[in-house]
Amino acid sequence: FLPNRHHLGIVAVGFSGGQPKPGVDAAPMALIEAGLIQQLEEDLEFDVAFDDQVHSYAEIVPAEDPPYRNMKRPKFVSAVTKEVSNQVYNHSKNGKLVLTLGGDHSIAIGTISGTARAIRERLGRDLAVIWVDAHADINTPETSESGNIHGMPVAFLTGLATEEKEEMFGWLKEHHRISTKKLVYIGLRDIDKGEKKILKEHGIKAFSMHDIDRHGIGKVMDMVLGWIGSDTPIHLSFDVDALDPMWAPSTGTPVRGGLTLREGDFIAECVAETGSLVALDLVEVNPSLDEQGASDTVRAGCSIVRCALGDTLL
Ligand code: NNH
Ligand code: MN
Ligand code: MN
Ligand code: MN
Repeated sequence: FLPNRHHLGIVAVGFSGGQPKPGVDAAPMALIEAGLIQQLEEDLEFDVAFDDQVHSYAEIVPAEDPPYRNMKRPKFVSAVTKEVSNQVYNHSKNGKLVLTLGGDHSIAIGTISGTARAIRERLGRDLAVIWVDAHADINTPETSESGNIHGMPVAFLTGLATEEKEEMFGWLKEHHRISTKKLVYIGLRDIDKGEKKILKEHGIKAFSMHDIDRHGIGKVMDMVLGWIGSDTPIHLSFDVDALDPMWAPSTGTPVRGGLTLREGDFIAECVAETGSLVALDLVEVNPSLDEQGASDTVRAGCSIVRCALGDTLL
């Protein structure tokens, strides 16, 4: 089922509407200016398909977009993620590995739904998702304390949150969704009350920072990949705030006590080693926050992407 290992589709999503802080929309350009795409082409020898633009989706900003079911900017986030879903789907259905550069984590509603649909059509297989994050991003509109949709993508993707209205994520259908049984978290350390209840009730597999301290990242990755099972297509969604703010300070909601950069790279390398990676997201880099640390954060993001795409493997 492997995508052609040397064909990579890239989608650059300059979007910040899933949370309140501006600047996360500038991350794709910062990552590209740091040389990421060039490294993937020259050092990792990928044949890259990229439309050479950072999409801002300005043409689909709705005229009015009041809160709905407690969600902030629901129509805009819905419209953008629907568009991203189609962009990712188009790369993936052609057998390309897909890299999406965010943007805030709400864009995963688009990336994962696009991959899930393409992998179903192309291979008749269900997608597994590895979600690396300080946060679980599994609030429903009703459990969310912030109303920020970047804290809800997993609820929409698993069907824990649904909505009839087409322009409010009603476009998400069964073929876009993933199973809670094929979802694994790594790096959690700031989970809301309602999210804890959801994780428990649905028996969702999660490795918190506590688990990483107890077992070490090597053992944790064995357990993560063991849970998913070999020969299963994997979508890796990497929120840079999973890393400790020491390595990635420029992000909207930094949380102390996170992964070292080396642990983050190791997670990515282990996923690369499976040979089953079909899509990768790198999100929540915000170069305008902690400007002194912006270049470190961008470098860390580039490093995670290179490792996930097979760098440093012998
Ligand atoms: N759990 C909080 C919320 O739902 C914070 C989410 N923030 C993130 N998620 N950065 O990765 O608003
Ligand atoms: Mn996140
Ligand atoms: Mn996060
Ligand atoms: Mn919190």
